[in-house]
Amino acid sequence: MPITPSQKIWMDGTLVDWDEAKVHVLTHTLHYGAGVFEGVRAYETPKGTGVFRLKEHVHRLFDSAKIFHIQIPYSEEEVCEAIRETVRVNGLPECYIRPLVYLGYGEMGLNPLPCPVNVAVAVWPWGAYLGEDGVNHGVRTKISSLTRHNPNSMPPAAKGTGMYINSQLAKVEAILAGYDEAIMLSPQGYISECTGENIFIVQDGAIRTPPVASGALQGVTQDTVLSLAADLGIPVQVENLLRSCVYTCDEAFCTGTAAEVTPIRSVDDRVIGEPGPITRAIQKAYADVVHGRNAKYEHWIDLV
Ligand code: PPE
Repeated sequence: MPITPSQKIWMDGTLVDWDEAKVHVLTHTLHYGAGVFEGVRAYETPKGTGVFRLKEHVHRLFDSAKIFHIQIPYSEEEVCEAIRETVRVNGLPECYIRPLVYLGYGEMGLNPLPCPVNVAVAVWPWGAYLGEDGVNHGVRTKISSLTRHNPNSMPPAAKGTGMYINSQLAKVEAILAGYDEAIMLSPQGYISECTGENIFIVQDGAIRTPPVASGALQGVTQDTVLSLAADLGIPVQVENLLRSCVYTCDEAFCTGTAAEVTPIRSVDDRVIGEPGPITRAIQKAYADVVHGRNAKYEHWIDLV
C-alpha cells in the first residue's frame, strides 16, 4: 500500500523533515532483521485526536525489545510522549503510527549487544488495510503452505521486523493464487493467525480465537474484541482451532490495528459468505470504542 507522506518523523528525540528521515546503508537491522516495531492508530474522538491503547502498544514494544536483547534508551512514558508529539505536530486528525526500534550504524557481525539503538516514530494516513471491499464484504483467504514460526526459532511474542519474512512469503503466495490474505498454521497444525492479523471464528453464537501458544502475536485488537464481545453477551473462548473449524464456522473475521475488524468471506474456497450479525456487531462496537463513543473504555484513549 502506498504511503502518503506527512511532515515530520521523530528520530532519537528530534523531529526531522519527512524526506530527511534517512539511515546509513550499513544500519545493522537492515542486514540481520533484528528490530522491533509497533503499529498503532490515532482516531478522531469528540475530545480531539486520541491514540488507541497507546500504553499497551508501547509496553509490547518494550517486551519485544527485551526478548531481542535490545535496550531502548528511553522509558515507556518517553516513547508514549514521542508518539503523542509526532501525531500532534503532523496535525492529522487520524493516522497510522509506526514506532520502530532498530540497531544502528557502527557494528557488523551477529552480536547485537554493542550496537547503537535507534528509535523512530512515523505517522501517515492509512485507510482500510485489506481494502474497503474487504471491510464491507469480507476477504478471501487461503491456508498457507508456510508454517508460522516455531516458538523456539522465533519468539511469537516479539513483534520483530525480520520475523515478517514469514508473513510476507505467505502473503505473496496467497495473492499470487488469487486470494486476499493467508491464514497460517502453527508447527503443531493448529490455526495460528493471518499474516498481519489475529483470527476469530463464530460458531453457534460463540466467538473463538487461538491462544498465544498457537504462535500468534498477542494482539491488542484481539484483546479489545474479547472485551467488547463479553460486553455484548457473546461467549468467548480462547482455544486451539483446527483447519476444519474455519471451513465450517458460521462467521469469521480477522483483527489488527491496521486491519481493524475485517470479515473473512471464504477459506480455501469454502464459502462463509457475507459478514454475519456477530461480525457486524463487533465491527460497530470496535468503531465506537476507538472513536471515543464508549464511555467504559475512555481510559484506552490517549489524547494527543
Ligand atoms: N498478528 C500479526 C502477525 C500482526 O502483525 C498483527 C498486527 C496482529 C496479529 C494484530 O496485532 P494488534 O495490532 O496488536 O491487534 N500487525 C500490524 C502490522 C501490519 C503491517 O502490515 O505492518 C498492525 O496491524 O499494525
